Amino acid sequence: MKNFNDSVIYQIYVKSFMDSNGDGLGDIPGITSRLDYLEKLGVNYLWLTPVFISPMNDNGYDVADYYKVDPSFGTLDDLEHLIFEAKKRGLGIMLDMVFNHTSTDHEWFQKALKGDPKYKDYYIFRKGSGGNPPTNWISKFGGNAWEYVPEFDEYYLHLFDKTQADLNWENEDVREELYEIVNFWLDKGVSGFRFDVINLISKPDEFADDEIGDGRRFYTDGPKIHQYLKELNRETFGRVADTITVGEMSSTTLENCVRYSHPEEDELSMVFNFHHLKVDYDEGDKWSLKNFDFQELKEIFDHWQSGMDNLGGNMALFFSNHDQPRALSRFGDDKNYHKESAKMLATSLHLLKGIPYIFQGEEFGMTNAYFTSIDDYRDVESINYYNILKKQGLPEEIIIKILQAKSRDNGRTPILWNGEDGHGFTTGTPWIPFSKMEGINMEEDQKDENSIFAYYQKLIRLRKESPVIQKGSYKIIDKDHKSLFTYLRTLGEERILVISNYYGEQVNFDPSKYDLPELSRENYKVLLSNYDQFNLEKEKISIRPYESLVLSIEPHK
Ligand code: TEU
Repeated sequence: MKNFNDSVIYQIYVKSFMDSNGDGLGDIPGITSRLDYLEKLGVNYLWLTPVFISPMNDNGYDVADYYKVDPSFGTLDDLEHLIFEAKKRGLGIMLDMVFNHTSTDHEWFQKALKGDPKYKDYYIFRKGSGGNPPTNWISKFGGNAWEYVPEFDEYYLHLFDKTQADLNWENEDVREELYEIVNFWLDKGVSGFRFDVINLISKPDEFADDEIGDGRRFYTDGPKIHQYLKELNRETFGRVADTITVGEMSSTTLENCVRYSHPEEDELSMVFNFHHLKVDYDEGDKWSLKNFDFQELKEIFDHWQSGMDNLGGNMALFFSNHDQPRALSRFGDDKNYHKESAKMLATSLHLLKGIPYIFQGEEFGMTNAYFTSIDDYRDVESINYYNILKKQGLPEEIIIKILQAKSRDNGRTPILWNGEDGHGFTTGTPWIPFSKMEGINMEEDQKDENSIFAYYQKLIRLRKESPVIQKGSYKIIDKDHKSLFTYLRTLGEERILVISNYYGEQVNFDPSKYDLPELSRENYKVLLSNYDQFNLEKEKISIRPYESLVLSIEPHK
């Protein structure tokens, strides 16, 4: 299996990328109209969030027909045209496959509800006990994970919203249906797939209450998960050389991720995991306010980088996606060091070992939404938790603060292409308000020759040219430093040192403190920096607020 380490992937949240027909919703022709921009950025693949027919309770992650494009996004012709036009520019299209669950509007579920036994067995129906649901598991979007169906006096499992019913992967017919879908899209010429929460598909034999947690330990990386992924690979994309795949792995482990992504396991090309994006959860609770724990962030990166490196797994590198607040607002300083911290975060992430992802708008410094009213929010999870926190008696202003920091809508506001009305995104009313942060947009960024966009271009180019970035081993330097995340990448005699300041105060990096005798003025050169000028002293290096410095260490002559 190819490892894709020379590639960079760009995520498009279709609904918010570009609206071509003035209905306020991003669409497929909108993406096609921006392909030149994406080609200029230099990325290789475009991952599109789900574009299939859906009632959109979870913005397309509730699929009602996997074979058809939702009319709000365009037509199958539009998608085929996009695939064709993208290919012309050297860009591959990756589709998002949501196979843990379907929408309850899906024909299969509708037939199940009518009592058709074939289709009832496509889902997970169980009896309750003593008026309670079958288990006490909690849905990822809040509340119990089982929904009662009075006609059957049974409940069906939904790990997400109650309109997202979990599929029964034990049933061979279900698996075959899903493989057929993947093959259908492969035949349309797509280059790859992202598989939504794919490590949750294998449920336990027995459904039991979880006395110590929310149930996830029973179905995460479940008993038959590797068997199912191997089968999926064999029956579908394994047939087509160089298909790129990424699995979204919820609450997973290193051991499992190595197996999911090791080239010899024939499962997937790479994996997403989320441990590094929980460092601002207070005791595991997302719906709380806490500054991010920098030491923990480094420890998690180190654990995964070293582990995947040593054991041959392949990691997707990302700080942002459509389920996360914007990294720039979360780990950087989007007000005082907007450009510096945007570039620093990009450097610190892209030069790690793995395959980097850019989430739309990240390449010119889009920030959180900063909505001040619940009326601006659209996300089902945010609205559910607003109500849950309200019930718990939290004051409105605190809840809004929590949403401002944590809501998935932070990453979902429409792309700000320019500073005009509609921001070049739409001529109509956008489905969700624009970010309230003033003055940031793509055109504005590009006026500056030191734009964030130009910096991303450099990072992407650097990866393509540099075997050490693609394949080099990883080692952390000075793990306990209060504000720097520094790591060394090595491939044979080639070495690069990546130093990044995650805070707004200048600090010193003293190479003589570490086992880096080669790091002297004579034999290193600056490969990249997010500041214009630098003044490298022999003994110590000053690292300014949110500065990233990438040094190439030349071998001793
Ligand atoms: O996300 C899975 C997931 O676990 C996160 O969305 C998580 O629930 C969230 O961060 C909780 O805070 C995937 C998709 O990316 C997401 O958009 C969908 O809503 C979800 O699956 C269900 O399909």
